[in-house]
Amino acid sequence: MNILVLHGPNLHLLGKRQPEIYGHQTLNDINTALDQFVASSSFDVTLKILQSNHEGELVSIIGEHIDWADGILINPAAYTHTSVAIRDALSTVGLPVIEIHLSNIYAREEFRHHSYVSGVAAGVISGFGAYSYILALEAMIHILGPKLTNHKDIV
Ligand code: CA2
Repeated sequence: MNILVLHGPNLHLLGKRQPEIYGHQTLNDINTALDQFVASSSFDVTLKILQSNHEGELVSIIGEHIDWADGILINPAAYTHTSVAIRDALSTVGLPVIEIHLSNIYAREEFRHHSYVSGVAAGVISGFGAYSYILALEAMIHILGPKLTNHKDIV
């Protein structure tokens, strides 16, 4: 089972700036935690994790993985609140999508309360810091569960 993990703009700065909002963990820490979760699970899951600061690049990446990915985890970061293009790309590939936020976007400025992505997502996880990513991965494995025929214990 292949899961694409996409980090949007400025998330490469995690742990280095604004730790009071986004925590002390770096993007590398989050990616390592995701890889470790998969390694310790009994599911045969392959992650591909990418970050981009560019809207068009995120759109291209989503489209390029239409045949590879079974599901997409995405923190669209600021593009959450602005990007019809990313919403359309996610909608077009027709895969289950889980939208992730480190912070609780509903407890922040009003402009963060609207997401263009939520309407095409299976669900949204917001407000649990780096743990939002693990919760989202668990939720995606739950969604894809019936397709996870190659359980490591079985083969
Ligand atoms: O809470 C989230 O995960 C957000 O997607 C983060 C975005 C923000 O625009 C969304 O409203 C909510 C911002 C990502 C920027 O990340 C930084 C990390 C460290 C230092 C500065 C920015």
